Amino acid sequence: MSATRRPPLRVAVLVSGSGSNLQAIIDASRSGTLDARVVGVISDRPGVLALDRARQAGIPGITVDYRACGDREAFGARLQGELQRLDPQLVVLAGFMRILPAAVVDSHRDRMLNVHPSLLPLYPGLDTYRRALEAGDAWHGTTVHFVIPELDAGPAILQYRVRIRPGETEDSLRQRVQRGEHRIYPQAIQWLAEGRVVCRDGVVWRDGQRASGPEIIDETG
Ligand code: NHR
Ligand code: GAR
Repeated sequence: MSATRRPPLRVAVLVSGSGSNLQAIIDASRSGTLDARVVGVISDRPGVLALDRARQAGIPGITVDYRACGDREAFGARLQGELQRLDPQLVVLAGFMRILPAAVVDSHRDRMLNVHPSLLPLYPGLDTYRRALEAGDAWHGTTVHFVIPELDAGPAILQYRVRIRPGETEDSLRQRVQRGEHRIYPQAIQWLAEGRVVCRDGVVWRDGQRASGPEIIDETG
């Protein structure tokens, strides 16, 4: 008897910049380690590298120019329209730099992910590398979490940790943390695609168990 295969998870990716996480997701889908299909890439800024990556991969790239929209609510309404057309099962924020109106988040509740470059709940918001270095932290890292209207406060699925080294700079730290993102983001999406992870009432369930915190992966070497 042949195994039942579900169709690949339809994923929309929101970007603002270089799109290295988008690329990791595309590559994992292509190589078969991720049962997903990126059905569209939406940028709040025209002309970013992430849109070139989408085009290279034959994926529709859509710009909803934040500056041309005038305000956050008008931007949210246009974004919402584009998402409706793509009809994704999951919305993935990958280096997306605009705070989303609650209405957009709510209409994709429990079906929207972000990767944030800190060990949340430490350092929500911007400038996380500088803040971790200035605080003299021993560890930094990145978190994949479900998006809720409150910024960087949604329940976490997976974290990647790196030990801060003597002489560490923002650039060296970013490089190592981003390598980790490229591993854990496709991994977390695959868990959703397999139905191994779900979010219900603001709580993450992993393999049928209520998760007490994110799964943590440490950098090796
Ligand atoms: N929207 C909601 N409602 N909830 C979250 O958790 C969100 C979100 C939108 C984006 C990503 C987040 C990050 O990973 C994210 C999470 C942008 C800012 C920000 O201050 C902060 C956090 C994140 C993304 N943006 C400024 C703004 O006014 C603009 C900054 C800029 O353009 O450089 O939108 O860190
Ligand atoms: C990623 O490292 C992501 O964690 C961070 O921006 C980078 C985007 O890289 N996100 C934020 O800071 C959100 N505020 P990418 O465009 O190459 O994927």
